[in-house]
Amino acid sequence: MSLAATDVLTHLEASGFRARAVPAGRASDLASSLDAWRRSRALDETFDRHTLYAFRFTPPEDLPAARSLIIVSNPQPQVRLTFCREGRSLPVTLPPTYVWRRPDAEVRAALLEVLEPEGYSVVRAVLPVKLLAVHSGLARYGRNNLCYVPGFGTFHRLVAFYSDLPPADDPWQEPLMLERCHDCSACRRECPAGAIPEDRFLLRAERCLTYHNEDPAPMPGWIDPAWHNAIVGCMRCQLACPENKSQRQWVEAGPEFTAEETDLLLQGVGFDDLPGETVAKLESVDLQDCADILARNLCLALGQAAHGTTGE
Ligand code: B12
Repeated sequence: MSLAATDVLTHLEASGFRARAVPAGRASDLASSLDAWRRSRALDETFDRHTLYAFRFTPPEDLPAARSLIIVSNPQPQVRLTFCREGRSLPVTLPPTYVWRRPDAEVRAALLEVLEPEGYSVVRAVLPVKLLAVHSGLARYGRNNLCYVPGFGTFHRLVAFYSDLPPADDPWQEPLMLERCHDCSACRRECPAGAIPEDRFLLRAERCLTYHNEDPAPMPGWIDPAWHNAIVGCMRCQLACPENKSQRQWVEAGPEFTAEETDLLLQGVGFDDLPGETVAKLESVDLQDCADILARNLCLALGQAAHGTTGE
């Protein structure tokens, strides 16, 4: 076995990704960081319970001898979906990372291309990947709490894997914020929900529009319907960010839905009852699992599109 972790990172880079590897034991540092936030009661309890308790900080049973954690950044565009109502074409944005243009399976395949011939394997790690990316030196935090990778801005998806390949070294470092954020508050000013507070760096996740429009529960009354700008999630803090200047025009054309299809989706017709063609369009942008939020979110987003405030 002569493969070095640096060869793996170089291979990923040649495949269009960026990556770093740290010792597998660093997962416990991630756990300590979250625990510290819990102890200081900075995390909204419902958000924490529903979302962050899913993390697993020990190597998976199918790879107990894991030696490294490989964190990978995968560039992702915005996608423009087009709907049709009353004879008008209405563009609605699907933000980066929801559409898995190059799904996590592709990252895994790229890793296995070099690891498997040398007898190594990988298993997906369910960890706070931003924190891992920043500690590894792959990314920096922006004030909006998103991770910035040089050349990709925030337009990328993060995924982590455990491997039995030993890491070359331990590049672990304290989390860094982008220099630019020291005297910029563009994201904070753009967030109407107050999710990016003045008195602390940590996002108020329970205020984030995304937290609520990803959830099928009724939308809280304090959210103004005019804030919606995407089929799911939100683009405000990313589009307002000067650091994303070169990325924000990266929009790929996605499926176009006919007036009949738009009506069916707005009526909330179940996926089993939609025409095969419509389902295929939804699947092409990975929305097949969003049945419970699609009609509501589409209605909100089209309300904005009709007034010319969404899309490009
Ligand atoms: C839960 C979650 C959410 C929640 C909560 C977000 C949050 N910030 O916690 C909600 C639903 C709101 C959400 C929204 C979005 N999400 Co989200 N989400 C996640 C998830 C599952 C976990 C995030 C997490 O660990 N939160 C816990 C908090 C404690 O961690 P943290 O945000 O890293 O906080 C650290 C910093 O605040 C730091 N810190 C604190 N003080 C200071 C001070 C300084 C100076 C510094 C430098 C650091 C620092 O310490 C904290 C950790 O200890 C990850 C996937 C994953 N497995 O990790 C995706 C993930 C973070 N989301 C992602 C995306 C794309 C989004 C959205 C942009 C989607 C959209 N278009 O609407 C929005 C953006 C909202 C925002 N501005 O952050 C991507 C981010 C990619 C990137 N480029 O960074 C991820 C990584 C998914 C993925 N696989 O790519 N998300």
